[in-house]
Amino acid sequence: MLKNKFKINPKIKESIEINRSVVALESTLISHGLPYPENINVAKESIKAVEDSGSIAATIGIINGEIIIGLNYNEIELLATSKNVAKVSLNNIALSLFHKQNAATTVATTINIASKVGIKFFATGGIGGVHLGSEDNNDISADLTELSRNRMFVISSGAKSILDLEKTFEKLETYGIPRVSYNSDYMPGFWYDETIYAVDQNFKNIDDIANYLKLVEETNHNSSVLIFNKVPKSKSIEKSLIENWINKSIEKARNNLITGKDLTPFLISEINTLSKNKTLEANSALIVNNALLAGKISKKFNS
Ligand code: PSU
Ligand code: MN
Repeated sequence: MLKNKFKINPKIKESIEINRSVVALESTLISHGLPYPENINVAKESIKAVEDSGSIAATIGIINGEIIIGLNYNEIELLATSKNVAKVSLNNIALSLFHKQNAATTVATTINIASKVGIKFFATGGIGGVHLGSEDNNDISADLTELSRNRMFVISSGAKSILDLEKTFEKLETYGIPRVSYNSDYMPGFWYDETIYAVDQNFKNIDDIANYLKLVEETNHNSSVLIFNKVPKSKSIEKSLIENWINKSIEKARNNLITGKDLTPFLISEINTLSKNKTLEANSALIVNNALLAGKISKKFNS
């Protein structure tokens, strides 16, 4: 059903058909993750990074109730500037089409859509996961469930620092999602470069990652593979500083009764303010860096 609703850019469609490397990019980080005008710049730089590596970028989002695979710059600008862009996950995507909304796709939805059309690689900033206090609020991102049921090779800087990273890391293992990295022994902490959670494999070069992913395909592994890429060193922030900002912003969210899908964007934006945009700079840099790595791995994988 959903398939009929896909509008694929012809260049992307052809690339998928002839097995040229295509990298999917999401749109929630444009509409809800980053402020204007950084959001537009990051979206454009990510596309450029993918293209510089010799791959094709496919930014995914919803315009006027239609799922677009390969948003053009005008559409990206619309999602970056318009006030009423919905954040869609699997629970509300069809509703968003029903209401002919302009909407942004999360990691969960982007993976779901991209895998249906045969895209194999996806780059983002930080995945969603188990929120702090999940014992009480039960807030666990649908990103984890979608990672567990769609095979996609996902390049990220780990899960967002605002989450319970220990629980998130464990949940990934429960779901059978390989947690490998490029040049790091531990899962990165999104805005900071290293957590204490040891990855399943630290790959030192792109050839090895590409060869490993071919084996994943051959074994017909059903879930996604997470390939971690830490934030560029010059933008990495000290963990102790971040923890303080996180605690303050979580308390503010609690006082303002911010929950559900509004929570992650609220916390990110609060912490950008508290950090005097240090976290925003880190976030922007790591997203583009992940797009570049995804482009390179995907290129190698298809060569
Ligand atoms: N990466 C970023 N910034 C973001 C996101 C990822 O650098 O804002 C988005 C992704 O779309 C992810 C979402 O799916 O945050 C997680 O939202 P939630 O915690 O409500 O599932
Ligand atoms: Mn949630």
